[in-house]
Amino acid sequence: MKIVSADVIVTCPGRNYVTLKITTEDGITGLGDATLNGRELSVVSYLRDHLCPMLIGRDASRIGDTWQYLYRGAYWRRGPVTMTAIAAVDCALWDIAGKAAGMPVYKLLGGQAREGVTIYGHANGQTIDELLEDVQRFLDQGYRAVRVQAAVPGLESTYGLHGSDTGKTYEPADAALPTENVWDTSAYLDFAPKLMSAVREQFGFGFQLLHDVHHRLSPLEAAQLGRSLEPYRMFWIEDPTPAEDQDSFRLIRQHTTTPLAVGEVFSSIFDCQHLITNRLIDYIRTSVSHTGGITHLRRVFDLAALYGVRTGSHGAGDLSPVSFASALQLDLTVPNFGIQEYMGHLEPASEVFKTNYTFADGYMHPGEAPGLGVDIDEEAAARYPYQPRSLPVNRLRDGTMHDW
Ligand code: GCO
Ligand code: MG
Repeated sequence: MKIVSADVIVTCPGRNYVTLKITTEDGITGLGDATLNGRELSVVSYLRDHLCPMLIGRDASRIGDTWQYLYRGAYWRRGPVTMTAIAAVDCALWDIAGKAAGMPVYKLLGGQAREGVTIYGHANGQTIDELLEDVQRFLDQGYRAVRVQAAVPGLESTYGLHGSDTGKTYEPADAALPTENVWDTSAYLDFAPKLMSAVREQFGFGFQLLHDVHHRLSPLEAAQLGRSLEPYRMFWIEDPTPAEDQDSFRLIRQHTTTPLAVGEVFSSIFDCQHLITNRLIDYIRTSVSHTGGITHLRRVFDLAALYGVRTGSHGAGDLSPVSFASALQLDLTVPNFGIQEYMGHLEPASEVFKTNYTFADGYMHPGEAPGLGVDIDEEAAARYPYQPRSLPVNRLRDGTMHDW
């Protein structure tokens, strides 16, 4: 099963996606998501200029060895660009392995450990009333878990609400230069418990409630938030504080029983190790396409299982359907599965990516198609050329740069 070509497809059906397509001598093709939101072209170059030429002639079935070859062979370790590129190769090789065996990837990973993958959707609103309507929309569809974000009164923009980062709308105005937002921690800390209280008051406790803090608080502020949300029994608060200083999570832990989820900006098991082995978090949220692919994420999940940490993979709309399908294949098999984020994709993405995953009753299933179960229509992809885009940045009221 020699690899004869490795091509990179860049497309923007609503938002930018980078896809690696590997082809073997017997004509089997495999796909891997190589999208790194706002820094897409760096991974395109990493693949086209460095990894693709190395893949030609290699045996596509040597997935683990290829991973080590690319990881150790770079000499330079880890980092989001490297690990996203390696992830794309890894997922594409799993796709090929599944297609060669005539089986969905989850069967190669040991088979399904549950009937379906519990997912959570993103509800949001400019006001609490608008948010409540959106939560209702998810509950009506059968969702068992909903992430809620609403505009913080007094702030002009709030994370998770408008623009292409919500997955709901497409804003062609998003330019290469980042939008500048203003952040006010005390307005947020005042508002967050009111928001959760409104949600629980209206809908009760019969579904899981999640919230993303998006790295904006100090550890002590995160502890205050966690404590103030305890009456609303959150499934988790996500990224309450930036995770470079990992021991700071100990402080949050000492003050609150609200569960913590971290990891969407991590790129390797080494970024997760301290938080997991010290039991400083409850859910590890690394994504399959930014953390070295199925091969590496499986190791992260196994480490997490030893310490009672459950999985909660990142599934934002800036990860392509190929990434989402890869996550579902793995989610279905791991013993310590927690939940899977599902933000969905903007409408034009369905012209480009043909998926097999299904949703029923709050659960998703990757389907029975051999491999990952996603195809790409390259003609459709060519109709949506790359558009330079940036993630927003945040400043405090006095202009100081803050975490977005
Ligand atoms: C999430 C994430 C995303 C990120 C995005 C950055 O939990 O879904 O925080 O919304 O902001 O993936 O590219
Ligand atoms: Mg997040």
